[in-house]
Parts: sequence; C-alpha cells; structure tokens
Amino acid sequence: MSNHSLFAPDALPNPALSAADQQLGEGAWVLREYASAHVDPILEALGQIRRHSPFRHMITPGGYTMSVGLTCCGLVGWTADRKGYRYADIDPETGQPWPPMPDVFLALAQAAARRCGYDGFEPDSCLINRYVPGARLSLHQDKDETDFSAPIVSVSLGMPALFQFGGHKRSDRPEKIPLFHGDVVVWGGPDRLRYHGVLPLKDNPHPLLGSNRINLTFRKTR
Ligand code: MD3
Ligand code: FE
Repeated sequence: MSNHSLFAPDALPNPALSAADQQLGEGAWVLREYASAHVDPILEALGQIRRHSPFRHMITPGGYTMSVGLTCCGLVGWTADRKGYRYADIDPETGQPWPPMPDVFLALAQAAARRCGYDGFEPDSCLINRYVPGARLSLHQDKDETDFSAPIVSVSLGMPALFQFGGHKRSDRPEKIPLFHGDVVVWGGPDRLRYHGVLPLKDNPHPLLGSNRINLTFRKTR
C-alpha cells in the first residue's frame, strides 16, 4: 500500500490517484496513507525541530490562547500575537531562526504536490500543529501567504481528526472529512482559499503518538 518511494516516478499518471484517495474539489485531494512509509524519519526530524523551537500556544489578536500547540521549520515561520498574524524569519520564543526544513519533509511535500498536478512546489515554511484531546482549529482561511498560486500540502500523524472542508464564505456549510495517521491533503487552485477547520479532537490514543495528533502544513509564503 504505502511502499512507494518519494523519488521514483509515480506509477499512476497525474492526477490519477489510488483507489482510496478522494478528490475534494477541483484542486484538492486526500492522499490516503501517502506519508505512511516515511513516518519514522519524519518523527525523528520532528524531535530535532521541537528541541530547538518547542511547541507553544500562540495568543491570537483577539486575546484567545490557541488550543493547538505550534512550532515551525523552514526559512520562515508563522506567528500570532496581540498585534496580528504574520510570517517571520526569527522564532520570537528563541530569538533565533527557525530550524531548517528537513530533506524528508521537503521531498514528501513536493512528491505529494506533483502527484496532484502541482509541479515545482517550493515551500519555504512548514507549520507544525500539535493537538491533544479537545484541541480544535476553528473555521479559517490560510491567507497570510503572499502567493496563492502555490498549493498547500498537509500531513496528518497520530490520532484521527475530523476536518471541515468549507466553501469560500464562512457561512458555507462545511463537509466533514476524517483524516488518519499518514494521510496527506493537497489543496490549491480554486480550492486554495476555502474555509477549513478541525473539530475538537476525541481521545483515541494512537499506538505511536499516544493522545496526540501532529499536522504538518507546507506553504510557499512569499
Ligand atoms: C485547506 N491545519 O494549519 S490541514 C492550518 O489539520 C490548518 O491542523 C489543519 O488548517 C490541521 O492552517 C488542517 C488540512 C486541510 C484540510 C482541508 C482543507 C486544509 C484545507 C480545505 C480547504 C483548505
Ligand atoms: Fe489552515
């Protein structure tokens, strides 16, 4: 199932996918278990990243503390504070640059993007969200990037989550899609600015990650 190599040419032509995969919109796909064969090196790299730039709970401009813990790697990272949301090349917690993006992260994100027809994806940032039971992400658009022509690639690890795939208005009723360990979501083109979110996580401990869910999102921010 997940014994593909990141570096071998895809067996299936773009954008034909394997049977379990789901097309969510004209430019959005779920690639089931696409990351499964790469989980060990991903978690190894994540261990290094979080030792350098630990998970933290950002405070939103509205004064709420986010239930999701966040860290980043790559040339820039996303930060939130009372003044607003932005990408910054220095981690405000450490005063140092964010840890570099590991090769295994970049290779996986580029392979997944290419598989969905987005050739030449060059993410400069990876946001890393950590969810514990009860944590959630309310409906939002990812619009702090400057280049909306690039897709976003997400990798889900650990406990399952129900994500909400909405429309272009906050009031559009979102579709609920389960995401499991190893699943990858790629969205771009007409789906790039859709509202989306994650419902409060249930406690379904995962054999490898316990009561945690980790989500990586790869972005081209500039
Ligand atoms: C985008 N993360 O970090 S990623 C975020 O699971 C974020 O942690 C979520 O939203 C997470 O900004 C979701 C996967 C995803 C799923 C559906 C989408 C992103 C989507 C639908 C439209 C646009
Ligand atoms: Fe988002």
